[in-house]
Amino acid sequence: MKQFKRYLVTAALPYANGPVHIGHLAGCYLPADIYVRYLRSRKRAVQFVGGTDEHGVPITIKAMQENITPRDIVDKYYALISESFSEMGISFDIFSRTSKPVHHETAAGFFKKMYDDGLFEEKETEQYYDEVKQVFLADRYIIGTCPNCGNEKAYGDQCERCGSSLSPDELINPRSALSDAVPVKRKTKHWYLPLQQYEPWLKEWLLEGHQEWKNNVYGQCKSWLDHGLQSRAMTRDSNWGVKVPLPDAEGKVLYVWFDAPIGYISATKELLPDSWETYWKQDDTKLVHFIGKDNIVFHCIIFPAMLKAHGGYVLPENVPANEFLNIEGEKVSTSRNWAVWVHDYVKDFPGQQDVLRYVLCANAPENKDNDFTWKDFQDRNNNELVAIFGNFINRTLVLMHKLCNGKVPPFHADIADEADRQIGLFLQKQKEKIKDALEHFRFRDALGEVMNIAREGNRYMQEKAPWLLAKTPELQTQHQQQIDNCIHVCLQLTANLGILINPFLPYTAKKICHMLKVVDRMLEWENAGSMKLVKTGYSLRAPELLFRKIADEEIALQLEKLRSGAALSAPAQPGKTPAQAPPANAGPVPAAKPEITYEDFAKLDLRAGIITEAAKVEKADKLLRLTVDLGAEQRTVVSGIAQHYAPEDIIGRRVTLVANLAPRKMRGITSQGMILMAEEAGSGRLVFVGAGEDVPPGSGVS
Ligand code: B3M
Ligand code: ZN
Repeated sequence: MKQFKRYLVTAALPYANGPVHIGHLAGCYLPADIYVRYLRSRKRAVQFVGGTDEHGVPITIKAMQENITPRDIVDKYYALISESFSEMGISFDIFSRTSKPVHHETAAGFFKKMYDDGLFEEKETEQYYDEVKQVFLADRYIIGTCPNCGNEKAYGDQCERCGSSLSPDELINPRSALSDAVPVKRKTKHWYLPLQQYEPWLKEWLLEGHQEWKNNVYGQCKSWLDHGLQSRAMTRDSNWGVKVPLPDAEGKVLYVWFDAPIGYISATKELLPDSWETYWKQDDTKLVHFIGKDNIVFHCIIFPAMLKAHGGYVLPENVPANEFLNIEGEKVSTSRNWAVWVHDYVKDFPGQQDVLRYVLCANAPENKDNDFTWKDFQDRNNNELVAIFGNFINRTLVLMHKLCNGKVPPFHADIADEADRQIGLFLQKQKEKIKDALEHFRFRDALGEVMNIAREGNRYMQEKAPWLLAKTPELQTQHQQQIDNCIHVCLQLTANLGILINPFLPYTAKKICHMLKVVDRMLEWENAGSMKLVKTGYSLRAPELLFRKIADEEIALQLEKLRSGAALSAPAQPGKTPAQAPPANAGPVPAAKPEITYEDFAKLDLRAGIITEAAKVEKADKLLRLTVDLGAEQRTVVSGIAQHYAPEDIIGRRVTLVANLAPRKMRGITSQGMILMAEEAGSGRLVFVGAGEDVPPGSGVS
């Protein structure tokens, strides 16, 4: 195992063209912050850098829509975004901006070195030009009729109605979004990075060298590399951005995805003018990029290729990208205003940042898209934070004040029992588990294990029932010693909970320190696991509630806000330029089927299963014969997936089986059910629809 001396943690630079929503938080800012807070508590050298991405088409489009300058747009949203993050306790060491001079110099210098080393291809191509506005039209500035579905407002890169990805040349009747003029083709020169040249190196570095990366990240990179890379333009025709530092490059700027990741370097420079190079250029730095899944290719393929090409920089050690967080069952859409905005949340739930942090981490889309619902938010607050975590700490402190005169009672080792001893051991085991999960970016698991300590604390206290012991004055001395031991143990657990919850819920950890009258230094990681954190005889403050119940009305209000906001919002607007999509993605989505009733749906007996055997069916090139383990029984299923999966690759796959489908004979084999598969729009690739990792075979799915 490589030993690292310092950590450089980055979180994606959000475009300064709109506020941030809770999907952004869940996707990368919260996990990055948890990781960084954990590292700091271990006294590791760590810098957490971020900032806003202030260039590119997303900014210029927004400026055009609001009829103000790009500068006005980025100033407005930089202020809003950075405030949202600081309100939520996202503890950047620096939150910079790519419009700053230090970034322009750094990005231009980076490009110039690559240019001088002869690493770019210069190419002249024809692109659409608006003669009225006298500008070249980026993909999103061209509107026309979609060749696939006839939508007359398709963009030059994508049709938002049918989802297919397009190039400007495919549009029928193209028009300029700026002037509505019919665009003409004009020659323009750009500098391309021949990514294909870096393919062998990328395969070795990433596919062979980083098999420990998360499956969702590794899989996406592999798919890009398997499809082959192409030269990609690293410059654009625009007046907004980092100017191309060459003499004959008037009106040309760096492509936003060239300059944005260099923003991490510039921000570090700004933060540490004298020592930034230690972080970026010494190979005992662990560089970790936290991002959402739509940014994977840029951080795992293009930016590393740039770093490698330029030379002298460390490469990312890991890129733990998350999937997306949906809201109430639907994809977040900023244009439809289907989102929960962070600045709204902090206004509506003042002082309750930790509740949102808790819910977003407990339900983080770490391996697949997940859903945020306000009901789940309420349930997790009321049933977990209030009823388990808060309740344990509150009971401990209330009982200490009531039964132990407001002072930390002594621990009488001579009467300690097995339960008292076990709990210390349990705590140490939990600390190890939490550490391991955090080191491997499994933040949900880590948080779950912290909660298990609070659960165990409640169980322990319930078993000891000090309030009952206090009711028998005749046995007072003996019982008081047992009460002392119980409260002593629970207070030590409380202090430990403060340390271990700190990376996740920093505001709560601070409150715990306040109640225990200890300084924040107690929160250092090395203190966790000790049962000697609060000193006997020490008098503590009166307890304050850590969490309050959230009422049904508050939730109803939020749902109302979400629905009416979405209804009021403007029609779809161009957002950001999507990544050059890998071939196996984006295409017409199937038409909706007629509505059914719940009763129709409830007739289906869906079960979680595991494929235990698979073989080709003779003389049927589309069919596989599978054995599916449903726990109590094994089913034989004939499935038409032979052209998508080799039998040996799917043993052990988790699947969802329609278990009450009438048996059907195919090629002489009776098929006892059907496996659910998703057909990827566009490519037609079939993907298993599993029932999740944790359910035993036979579990019902509904
Ligand atoms: N601004 C895309 C996005 O906000 C882009 C990220 C840049 S990270 C260097 O999703
Ligand atoms: Zn279309």
